[in-house]
Amino acid sequence: MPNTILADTRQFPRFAGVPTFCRYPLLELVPSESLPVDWAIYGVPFDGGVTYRPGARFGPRAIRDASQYVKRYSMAHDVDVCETLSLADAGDAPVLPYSCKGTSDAVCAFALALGDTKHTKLMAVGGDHSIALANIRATFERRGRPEGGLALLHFDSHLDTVDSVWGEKHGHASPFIRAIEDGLINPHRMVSVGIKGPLNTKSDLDYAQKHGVTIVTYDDYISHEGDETLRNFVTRQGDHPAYVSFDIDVVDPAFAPGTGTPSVGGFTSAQILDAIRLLKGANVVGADVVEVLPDRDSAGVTALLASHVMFEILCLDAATR
Ligand SMILES: [Mn+2]
Repeated sequence: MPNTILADTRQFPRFAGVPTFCRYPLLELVPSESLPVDWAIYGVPFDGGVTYRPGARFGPRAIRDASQYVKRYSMAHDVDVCETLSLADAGDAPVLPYSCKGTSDAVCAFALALGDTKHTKLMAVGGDHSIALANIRATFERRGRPEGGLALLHFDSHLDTVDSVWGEKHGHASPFIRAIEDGLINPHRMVSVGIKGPLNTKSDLDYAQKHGVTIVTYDDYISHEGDETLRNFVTRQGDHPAYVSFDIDVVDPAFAPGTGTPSVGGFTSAQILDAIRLLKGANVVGADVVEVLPDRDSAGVTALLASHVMFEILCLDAATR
């Protein structure tokens, strides 16, 4: 079965062929009439930045496999993403398994060159959360360095604003502190959704709180109209370019067990898909989906959910065209 076109599943079954993300064509095989692609989706098989259980380097492969069953028409948005957007799998970024910083630089250089540098948006599929920094940096550069930095719509159990771990400034607990320091993200335009405890110390909240990050804990979300807070936050951003960073551990490990730093409780699968849909209207210009650890997964449910999270993020763009 060719990956040169988005193969018709009534002709070529979903269980056949080389598994690209959601069966989108490989970037180098996209026909000229579908260029430039709107999104280049690429894997980052790297987990050198984890603080607990490794294995997310196998995430892109598992998600490609699970994503064969991602269909194209969204009932929630009444949109066919494949009719509206030109989408491609750009393969995997180069990684240096022993070096977080080296990998970040290599991934950024790879991402900067993908597709049409002015038009094509970037979605990175991890890998651990340290890889977000590279895709945020590449997105920031390709969008012409938006004034004040990108908005960030962040789903996670953890704030990921830790200054350093074991003497290292680059790791999966630190992508957003580095992105804020470098002016890539504007903390006043950053919302972290789904934060839950317990934390290491109360001071884990300090950096985000002192820098103006909006925190919507999972408890806020379900008991204090956090959905309204999120909707209003998105409305306030207007057309400002926004990046979506999605850590699968925001979901209750009962629904997404395949992850390296599981945090008990949190969103169900259904709740998280709804929460992403609330972002409709945001000017989404880049995204990542991270922290899927297939070796801890059960029946592939985590990878399957992650692949549908990718779809829902693409829908946000498709639904506003
Ligand atoms: Mn994270």
